[in-house]
Amino acid sequence: MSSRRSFFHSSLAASVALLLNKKAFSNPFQKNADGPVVISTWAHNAKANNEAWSILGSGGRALDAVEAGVKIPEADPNDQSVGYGGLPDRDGRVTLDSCIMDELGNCGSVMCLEHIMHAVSVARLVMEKTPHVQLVGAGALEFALSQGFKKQNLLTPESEKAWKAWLKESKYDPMNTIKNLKANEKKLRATPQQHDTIGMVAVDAKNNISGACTTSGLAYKMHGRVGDSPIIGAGLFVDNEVGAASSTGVGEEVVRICGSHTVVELMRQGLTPEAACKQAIERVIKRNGIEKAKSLQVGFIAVNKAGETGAYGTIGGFSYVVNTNKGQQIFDAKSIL
Ligand code: SD4
Repeated sequence: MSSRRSFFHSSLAASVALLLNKKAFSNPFQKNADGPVVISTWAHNAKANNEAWSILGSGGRALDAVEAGVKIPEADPNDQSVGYGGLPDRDGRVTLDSCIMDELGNCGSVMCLEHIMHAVSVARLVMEKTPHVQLVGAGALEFALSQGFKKQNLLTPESEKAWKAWLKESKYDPMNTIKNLKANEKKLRATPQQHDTIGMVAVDAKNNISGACTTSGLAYKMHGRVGDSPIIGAGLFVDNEVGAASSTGVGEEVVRICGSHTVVELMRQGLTPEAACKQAIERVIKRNGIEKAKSLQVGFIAVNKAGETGAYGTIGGFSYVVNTNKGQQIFDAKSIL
């Protein structure tokens, strides 16, 4: 009886929402007319997006696509913001943060994981094989090893060299490590080693949505520091009725506004992905004030149930990649400052 009542209530709520807001609630079970879509943070993740597309384009599941996609930068030693080759914390330890979320609201994450290249795959196993959502540090490593992952040294000679150079002044300046992307945009695209966190969200041919986010976090952070990227609701959020979002940039600022969840909730209210990202960015700027925010990079990407994509950044220089059955496109995200 009570389950019938709650079913009635939720279908009533859904019908009202449908009347009020056709776009965000466009039939959640309807096949996406334009086919699958995948969007990732940063232009240099074009390869990762193509990898995801190779699964999506042949009818595969969004969850498999985002995992395979973000594994590309995780394995790339030239990418100093993700996985193998990531810049270490101030103690010289490479610690990875990663999460994944599927169309059913299942999710898994690992935080401060050391010695394992594919943190996203460990996060997926946390989701699929444990009763938990998050595993951290030594416990996350222990779990990974129990699942057959092999320990390896993730600190490449290049990243070790950069860390040793940093040690001379030991000045923690996240924006310096994120880089002034506006000034460096051309160089960034030409020199693939200057990368940033990958967040990726996708809609598959069955119109199901999933996402993943993976990073080595901000360079030279305190040991044990965890950013937004592995936190469900901050670095990533998926709601299969509405859409999904992910973030990049100074993680503390994203956590403070529960960023990706905020973007998804704004899409639920009828905003386009771009407008929803913009409003979340406005919250970051409002909290910090314009002067401080001018040197604060935060970026969101989003996709909605209709397969529309969008992004926004605090400052210029944020870019994103979209693949659909029309091919791949790289965009400069709009920014407020
Ligand atoms: C973090 N959001 O750990 C990540 C870092 C990042 O581009 O996105 N860099 O705070």
